[in-house]
Amino acid sequence: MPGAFIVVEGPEGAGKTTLVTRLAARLRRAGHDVVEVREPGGTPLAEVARRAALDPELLASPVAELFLMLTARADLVAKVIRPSLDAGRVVVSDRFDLSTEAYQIAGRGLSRDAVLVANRLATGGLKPTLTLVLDVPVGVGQSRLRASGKAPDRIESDEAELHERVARAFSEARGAGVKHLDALAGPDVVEERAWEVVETALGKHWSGKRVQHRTGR
Ligand code: Z5A
Repeated sequence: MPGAFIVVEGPEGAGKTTLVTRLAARLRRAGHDVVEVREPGGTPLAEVARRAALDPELLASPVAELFLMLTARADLVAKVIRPSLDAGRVVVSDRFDLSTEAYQIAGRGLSRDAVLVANRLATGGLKPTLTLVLDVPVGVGQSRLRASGKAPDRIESDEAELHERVARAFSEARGAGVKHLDALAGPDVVEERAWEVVETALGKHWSGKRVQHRTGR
């Protein structure tokens, strides 16, 4: 039985990392074999690409930034995500390709067609089973990050307009497997709402796979 791929997306400080940790723990308690990853990162090469992309000293251009994100993604998909899904595991990822649409297309203004082609090359066409988008206004996410004491990276320190375009792209994202959650509530409430969506999505995913298996499709 192939596994399932759950992605948590949203602007900075939306609570993605918090929710990924909680969902992974809950999925494990429900008996799933879970792999947690974050993007960019998760393999030695992807972590090098992450440091290069987020280092304020290196000032990556928008195209260089795109290719660093996609280098990280290609390596993570090939070495961790695909093998885990093939082994029947549930992969929970902190960001994936919707972040590229939000930051590099909407935020940086790169060509949508070109970015989508390059992204498909990096992912080999892999699509998440479920993408949970945490909706929060930019100011709320940023003040959560300030309160947490985390030092802002190169992208987080970028102009306010970039973050407004990114947040709008996330809030307007639609498509197969994309579900929005109001993330203004506290972490316990967000977790409960997310869990309901995850249970429903996984139920549908695996019942669809069983039908495909029985009918040989
Ligand atoms: N990037 C890109 O440009 N293109 C791409 O394709 C990809 C990424 C994949 C990665 O940064 C950067 O890479 C990111 C986009 C770019 N740059 N920016 N901006 P990252 O992964 O290191 O950081 P981040 O994703 O931007 O933000 P974050 O620091 O990881 O935030 P978060 O995960 O959404 O939130 P959190 O760490 O779970 O929570 C932040 C604080 O809020 C913390 O103190 C929590 O306790 C608190 N919190 C969490 N949930 C709540 C709720 N529900 N209520 C109140 N407080 C909460």
